[in-house]
Formats: sequence, C-alpha cells, structure tokens
Amino acid sequence: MKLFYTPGACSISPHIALCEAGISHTIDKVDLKAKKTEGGADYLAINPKGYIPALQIDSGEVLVEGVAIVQYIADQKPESGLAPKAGTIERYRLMEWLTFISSELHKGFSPLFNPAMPDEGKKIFRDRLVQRWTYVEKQLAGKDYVMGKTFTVADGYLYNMTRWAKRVELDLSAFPNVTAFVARVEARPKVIEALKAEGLM
Ligand SMILES: N[C@@H](CCC(=O)N[C@@H](CS)C(=O)NCC(=O)O)C(=O)O
Repeated sequence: MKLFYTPGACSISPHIALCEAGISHTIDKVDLKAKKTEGGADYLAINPKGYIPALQIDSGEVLVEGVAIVQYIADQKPESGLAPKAGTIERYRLMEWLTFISSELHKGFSPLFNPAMPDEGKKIFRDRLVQRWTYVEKQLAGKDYVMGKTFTVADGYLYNMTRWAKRVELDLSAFPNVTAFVARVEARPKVIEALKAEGLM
C-alpha cells in the first residue's frame, strides 16, 4: 500500500494506523500547493479532491477520506484490535468517535490555520474547540484510550489533533486526562515510527 501524506497534516492518523497494524507500506509526500507528489506524479490524477490523505491499496485502487482509510487499514488486520468487528455496537462507537474527531475537531481547527480568517472568526472556532476538548476530557476519565483499554484508529486521529492544538497555541494542559492520553500515545513504538518517518521527531 502507498500512503500519500504531508508531514504533520491529518495524514498522520492513517500513517499511525499502518504502522500499528504492521502493514508493509510506502509513503509519498504531497506538495499541496503544487498538487505534485515527491515521486513527481500529478496528485490531482491520484485524488481529484486534491487533499491528503489518500491510500493506494494493493489492487491499485485509491481510497480517500481519513475516516474510511483508517477503518480499511484496521480491517486488514482484525487481530490488531485497531477497530472492533464490523456490525458490533462497539464498531459504531468507534465510528461515532471518528466522525466526532473529523467534523468537530479536525474541521474545527482548519479555520485557525487559515491566514484569511479574521481574529473574531478565529475566536469563535477556538471557543468551540475548547468546548469539544472539554467533552473529550470527560470521556477519557478512567480510560487509557477513547474506547477503553485498547488502542484503536480513533486514538491515532485524536492524538493528531492534540499536535494541532500545540500549533495554534490552544493550551490543553488544563485537561489532565488528555495530557495523560498524549503521553500514553507518544510512548507507543509504532507511533514513534510513524512520526520519525515523517521527519517529525
Ligand atoms: N475530508 C478529508 C479532509 C482532509 C483534509 O482536510 N486534508 C488537508 C490537510 S489536513 C488538505 O489536504 N488540505 C489541502 C487542500 O484541501 O487542498 C478527510 O477527512 O480525509
């Protein structure tokens, strides 16, 4: 499989999933402005949506949308525990988390990275993010990971968002459960492997 990524972007989540699943893969860096890959390919021919992540699977097909990609990866290695079995209530709980992270956190951060967004607009998104992180903090009480004891693909994605919080100086230190979660995730050898491969460590 080949993951199209940009260092530090939301593609960290499927990158962590690939490493945690122990799936052999390559990575190709995408220049999002030029829409070119490091390998010289026209990225719009790979993903006409123009954004990362995209995963080229072994059949040659390209999967896009992070939430779909990480579940595909997890389902290739069910024994990894990265996603509960399809059709179970636990799987829908995982999808609930992935959707929350995608639509409430990930897309909540995007305006803060946008230089064209005025400060008043940024404040609205910042305040909303604080509410969302307050919810995460409560949910993590007494748990190692969002689903409980087991690390799942939702945890790699949530961890990705904690890195973004630092980038926009959104202080999460008032959230002890989130802080402990970050330390737990950062201690995982496969997470370190993904971060090193992106040149982030
Ligand atoms: N809906 C997509 C959004 C992915 C996304 O926001 N990617 C950003 C980087 S984190 C990107 O590539 N932005 C560049 C662009 O939209 O042209 C997903 O969840 O996978």
